[in-house]
Amino acid sequence: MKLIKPGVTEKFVGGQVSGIAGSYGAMVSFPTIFSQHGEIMHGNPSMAVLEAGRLALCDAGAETMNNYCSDNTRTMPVSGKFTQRQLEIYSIVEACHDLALELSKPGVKYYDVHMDICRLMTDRLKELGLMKGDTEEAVRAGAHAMFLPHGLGHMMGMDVHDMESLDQRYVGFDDEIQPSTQFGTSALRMGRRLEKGFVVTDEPGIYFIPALIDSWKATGHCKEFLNFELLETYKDFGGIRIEDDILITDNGCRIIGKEQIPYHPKDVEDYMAS
Ligand SMILES: [Mn+2]
Repeated sequence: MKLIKPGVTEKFVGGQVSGIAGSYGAMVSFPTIFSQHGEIMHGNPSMAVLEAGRLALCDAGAETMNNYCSDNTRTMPVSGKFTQRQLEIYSIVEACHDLALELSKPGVKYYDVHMDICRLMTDRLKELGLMKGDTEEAVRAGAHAMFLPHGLGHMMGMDVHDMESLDQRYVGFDDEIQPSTQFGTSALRMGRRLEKGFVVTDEPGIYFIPALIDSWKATGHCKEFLNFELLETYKDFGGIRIEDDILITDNGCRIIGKEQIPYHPKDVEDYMAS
């Protein structure tokens, strides 16, 4: 947050972040994602220069000396101040992130937490006029995946997507709950019931992906739930994600770590200015 300012390159910030991980622990958990194109999943830092008015998304993690991983995402305004339009979208992601913290506890299916987040996101995007129609029907049709094409989170441990390469079915699913084939929900990664001691990510996001907007618009996919005319005006927006690592406790969950990385918009602005 303190490195971000107009005129520096994405590579500079991304490289510094990775260097910090190396200087205190066992390096990064995965190659650092730092980009003004937050809408590109796993966007590598480029030689592009940070520009005032845009957002920068940093998704990074460090490994401790005994190789346990962290995986956090924050999205920040390059200028140090969010615009009104950025705040409107940011506050939805923030509300989704916080709802997941409220709902996650032993016995609850992470699939259900994901779906509750999708409903909240849809309600709030309807208020902005970006979505329309019945919320339940929209989510059932997968219309929200225009904005959130991935799942709420994944399991973590000594690998950042712990054991996921084995096959997500053996890790985030079980006999009770199996992966969906619907676009968006198919990238859920973690659907099974939470148990005490599980560590999962809570990482909702809202992205404006020009190619996805064009593609769904051309085929009319979910047109009864999406305002394509308004979506056109968001093609330069980028994407926002807020990600924390949570530990499932006896009756709920908590964010891992002694200190929290600021994520409420005012806290982010204050920290960047400090
Ligand atoms: Mn991440």
